[in-house]
Amino acid sequence: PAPRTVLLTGAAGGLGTLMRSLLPEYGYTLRLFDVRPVEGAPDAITADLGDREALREAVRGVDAVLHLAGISLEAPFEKILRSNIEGTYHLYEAARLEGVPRIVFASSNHAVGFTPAPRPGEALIPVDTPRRPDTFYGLSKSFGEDLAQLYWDKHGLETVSVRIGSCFPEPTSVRMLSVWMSPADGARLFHAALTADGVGHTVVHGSSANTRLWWDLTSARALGYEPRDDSEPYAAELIAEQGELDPDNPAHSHLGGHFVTDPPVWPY
Ligand code: NAI
Ligand code: 15L
Repeated sequence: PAPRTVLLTGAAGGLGTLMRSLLPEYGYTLRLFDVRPVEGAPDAITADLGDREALREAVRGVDAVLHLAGISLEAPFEKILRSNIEGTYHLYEAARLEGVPRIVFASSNHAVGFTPAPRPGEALIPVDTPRRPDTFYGLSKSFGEDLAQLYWDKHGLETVSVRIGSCFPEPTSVRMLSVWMSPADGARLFHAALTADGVGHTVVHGSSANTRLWWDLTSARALGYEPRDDSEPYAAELIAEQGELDPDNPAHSHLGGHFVTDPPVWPY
């Protein structure tokens, strides 16, 4: 049966806020979880991913979890360790102990950010491209994908790991033209990931059907995802403002964009 009650972690964040408004149209009842209060949602659970008891209670009785909570940009390793690595582990343990059958995990392009972006005419990046994290942040997403594989192989807990490109209302850079996922397509993809049969652990790329797409959407489409949007209408204005991508600039020529060249975030 299709999942009905879904725990949305990271509900106070940018993507969580978008999905709070879009996913109920698909018939879901959302239970909300975030370390920050969720505006306009007095029933939301305000707790940290480090709080095992709160997590056990939060996942009890849900049909699936959409796991968006975590640090969403590069940060000192200790912080990434607590929220993204340990926090995701605590979520998987809670789900296993409470018998939750499926998690949809917000992975990121930054798990493979050091992958060279295809030039026009070159093959799209396949979903089984080797992991090449571009930051501690990307490394934590790579860990999350491996954790998901372990919990499928060992415990039969299913996951769809969605390597999200850039999910914002509009693309704001020339790079984003290639990896943008409109919020409406994001909801379509999460819905497909929540409902498709027999996913085991499946990794998918999360983008709209962009004219300038860099990565292959085959495994996402196999879940039933049919993207309807394309960043191309934004292209002329962004390129006029920012110029074309420079293939000799590493911040332009890799999937992860400026994450590849940003200096590490110090200190702890
Ligand atoms: P965001 O930073 O706006 O939201 C993340 C939310 O997680 C925040 O509300 C924060 O309070 C919560 N959070 C952080 N640490 C927590 C903890 N220890 N316990 C409980 N809650 C905690 O990020 P955004 O853009 O909404 O992204 C959501 C997820 O999707 C993140 O995991 C991010 O890494 C991933 N992602 C997002 C992309 C995007 O384009 N928006 C691209 C790729 C991945
Ligand atoms: C991400 O993983 C971040 O969470 C998001 O804020 C954007 O930076 C996105 O990747 C991107 O690569 O554009």
